[in-house]
Amino acid sequence: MRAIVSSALALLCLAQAALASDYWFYRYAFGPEGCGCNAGHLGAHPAGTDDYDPALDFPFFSQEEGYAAVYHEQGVNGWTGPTDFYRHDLRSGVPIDQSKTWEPVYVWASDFFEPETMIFGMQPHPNLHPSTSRRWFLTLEAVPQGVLNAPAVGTRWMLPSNYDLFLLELPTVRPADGRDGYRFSVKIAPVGDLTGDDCVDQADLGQLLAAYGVSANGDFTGDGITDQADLGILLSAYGNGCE
Ligand SMILES: [Ca+2]
Ligand SMILES: [Ca+2]
Repeated sequence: MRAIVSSALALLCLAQAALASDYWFYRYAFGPEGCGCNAGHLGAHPAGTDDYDPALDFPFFSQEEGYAAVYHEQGVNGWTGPTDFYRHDLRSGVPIDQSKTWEPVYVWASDFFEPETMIFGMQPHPNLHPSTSRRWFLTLEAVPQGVLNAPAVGTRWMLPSNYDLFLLELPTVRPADGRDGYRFSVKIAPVGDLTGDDCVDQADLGQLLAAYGVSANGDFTGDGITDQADLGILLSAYGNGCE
């Protein structure tokens, strides 16, 4: 047990040291490639703030097949930048016992996009990827009016923490205003949280134990195996974020 805890503490120290220069992002984009050259970035940057950073936060380009973007309105939630749909939204680092949410993220197609279904893709950046000790979650917050066969509002997906591409197929919508598209939130969870509720408790422990020795679902160290090192990290974080 002592070995478990000390290795976990060493890893947590590494994670904290990394926080000082938190620089990572998740790529996201409209389209089957998900994350080609048109991908946007949601993440943290050493010079980033949670407000508008003119050198880091950029609106999307127009005239593409479709869009995935964070909407910010000047004067709302402390946003001092221009009102726009942002392709890149980089912020300050996220302490290991805290979460951060990007929302609203809208996804919609241009009026010249013809297929009946469209793809929303997400992927950790191959080089500047978030720590494998953190889980990312995508939640569907609203479905455009009149759309049938979409996933239920409130559906939450755990995003890959390795380099895998996450692709979500949706019935195509071509609204004149992107705010009438699909609305999502994207969140990075605290270390140890596997369920996405920001609290590290028995439910997370249960998920880790179910994965112990058999899958990467409880892997925090990034070696693809769920073992005692991962258990140590969860136990060290146990209770964080819980009321
Ligand atoms: Ca949890
Ligand atoms: Ca592991």
